[in-house]
Amino acid sequence: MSEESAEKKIILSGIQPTGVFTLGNYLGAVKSWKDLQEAYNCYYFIADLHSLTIHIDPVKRRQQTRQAFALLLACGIDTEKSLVFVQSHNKCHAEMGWIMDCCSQFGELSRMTQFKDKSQKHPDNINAGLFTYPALMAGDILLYQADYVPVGADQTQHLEFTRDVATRFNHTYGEIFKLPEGYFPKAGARVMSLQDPTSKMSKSDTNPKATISILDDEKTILRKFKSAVTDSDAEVRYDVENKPGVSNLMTIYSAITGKTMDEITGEFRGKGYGDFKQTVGQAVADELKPIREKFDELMNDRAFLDAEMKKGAERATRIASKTLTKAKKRVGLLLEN
Ligand code: ATP
Ligand code: LTN
Repeated sequence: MSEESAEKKIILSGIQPTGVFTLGNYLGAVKSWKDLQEAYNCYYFIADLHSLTIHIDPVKRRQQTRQAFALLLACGIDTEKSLVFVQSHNKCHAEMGWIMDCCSQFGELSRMTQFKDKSQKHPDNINAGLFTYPALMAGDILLYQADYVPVGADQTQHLEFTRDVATRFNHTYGEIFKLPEGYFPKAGARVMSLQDPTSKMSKSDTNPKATISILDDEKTILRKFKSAVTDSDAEVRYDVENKPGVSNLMTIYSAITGKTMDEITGEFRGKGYGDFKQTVGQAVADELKPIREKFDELMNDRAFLDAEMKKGAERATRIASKTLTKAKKRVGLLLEN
């Protein structure tokens, strides 16, 4: 792995190991992460510390973390080009997280919509970590002096928060943090549930018919698309308001084939939804097949995965500890010799 090319900007993003990635995670995030690898220095990590804010069986959490790491590689993130690591393997995150906690105000954390949503979803586990989640995330980003952070719309408030905390720190203790910007790839698609196309497809959805897991096989994918909710007028036309189901399938098809909405409408003019769903399902199955095969291969080579994780952890620690040391100095922590 080459060290940083100084002239390239830094991209950083993370994904929680809360389940197998969905087609939404893939088309909305990970697929474009792959495409960014040539033009940027890319750092991608599995946000296992963030996942502690949700109760998951410990054995399952470990499995899902390993799986998520393998999934990133299977989706085309190349460890020769990008830095890929598990968040908790780099201790700087926890340390910087605490410094960021102490720069965050109760009022601003109280306004975070993710905190409000997740507290409603899990009323029996409104833990302090869920509340300070954005501070840990700010630390993740600032440690690496990231220029751009590709995230979905649900995370833009956290990014704004990161910029606010960084500005406050720089103002109080002196300029050390670069202010990151959001990165919204042109091709990034927002994929909706196949059963309720007005809500987003999500890893944690309990209805398996609503989501496509990127490890689903062809038969399962075709079956799920066959039962996807559409409407009764049998016209393939992009109209999110009146035809959310069909528009969602068009978004998916467009994200995979690169075809425009007009081209897709033309392709299916005079044909029924049956043909349309079959074609979209087949395109998805063809796209995901090599990922599934690569994933199986990687999961069978534990030594390779462990070695890649170790390499990633070492390099991440090397980069992040430089910023962490600066921050510790600035806030007045006595550095050990
Ligand atoms: P959970 O169900 O655990 O909340 P999630 O499926 O919503 O998880 P995250 O781990 O929060 O996924 O998000 C990982 C990345 O995938 C983020 O950048 C997020 O914006 C993106 N993403 C998640 N769901 C979708 C979707 N349906 N369409 C497009 N992008 C998505
Ligand atoms: N909160 C993000 C995951 C995440 C992240 C980050 C993304 C944790 N730390 C730093 C970008 C940068 C999520 O739930 N998608």
